Amino acid sequence: SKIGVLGVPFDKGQTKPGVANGPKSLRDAGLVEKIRNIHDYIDVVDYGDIAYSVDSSISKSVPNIRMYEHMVACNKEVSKRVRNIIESGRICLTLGGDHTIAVGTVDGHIQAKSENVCLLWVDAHADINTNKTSNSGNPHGMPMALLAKELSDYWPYLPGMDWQKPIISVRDVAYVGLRSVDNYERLIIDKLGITAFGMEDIEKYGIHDVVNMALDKIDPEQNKSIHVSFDIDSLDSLEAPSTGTSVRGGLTLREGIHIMENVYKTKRLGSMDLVEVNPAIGTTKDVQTTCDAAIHVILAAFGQTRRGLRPFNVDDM
Ligand code: DIR
Ligand code: MN
Ligand code: MN
Ligand code: MN
Repeated sequence: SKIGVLGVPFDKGQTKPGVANGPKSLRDAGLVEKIRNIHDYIDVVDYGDIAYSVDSSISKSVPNIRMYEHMVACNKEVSKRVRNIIESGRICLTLGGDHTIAVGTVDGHIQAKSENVCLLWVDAHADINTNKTSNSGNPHGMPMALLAKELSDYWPYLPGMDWQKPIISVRDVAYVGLRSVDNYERLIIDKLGITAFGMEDIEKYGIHDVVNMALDKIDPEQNKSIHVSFDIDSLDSLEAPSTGTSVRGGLTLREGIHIMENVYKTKRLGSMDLVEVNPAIGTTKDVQTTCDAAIHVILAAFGQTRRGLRPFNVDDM
């Protein structure tokens, strides 16, 4: 299989410094080599980090979106780069940065696959605020609302975002791991009937059934390209302490790995985001724990198996 890695050192979607170093901390922990070592027939290209330039004339043109002009410019570049990587025949792995960048990754994936995409959003949070419902004004709490067709009428005109069409139907979206959902987000999820598995559903059904129920809902014919947007804060605070908005009572690393093992088995993973790793939060050991957890989740997505693999090219004994 062919994989392209893209770093997006973007931190303007929230207020805590450090999350821009997420890609660097994951690479320094050996991510790319570890993907290469999963098996012999894997082909990984690291495309480095993106750069973008902002149009400051649009800053503050939309109320209650912090650093609006950065969100616009970064996502435009991310979309273009992700699209190119997928069109070159690779699964795109995008390393954040904060979750704002998923507007660009999902957009790029949808462009490349002419809309035949479903979206699994693994997160403690729903990230489906508009600028009218957000209490924080932080764009990293808004990407789902920008992507959803059904919410396009709830936004004002967004200057500089003309390239981005609200392009995915919420029927093609499922959440896993929710446990910190704002009141208006819950209203939207219920009104639009979005498939959403919170931690209580994982208690009830177990992670294996939850992932399969989620994939059955969003990809019933098993023919879509799967986009997984994995916010590291979906994992419990003990598993991934170095992240900006950690919420206790979350997924174990085992559950995170299992989600991605199930996705790998479909052979339809088209694009994955791993976002919100912030190496400026916590001790050195916390950062190592968090990066190691993120890497385990990523490796599972690309076929690493806990059962072990027999040597390639060796006859049966
Ligand atoms: C909250 C927190 N719902 C907001 N969102 C976070 O600011 O809109 N998303 N932390 O990851
Ligand atoms: Mn998120
Ligand atoms: Mn989150
Ligand atoms: Mn380990």
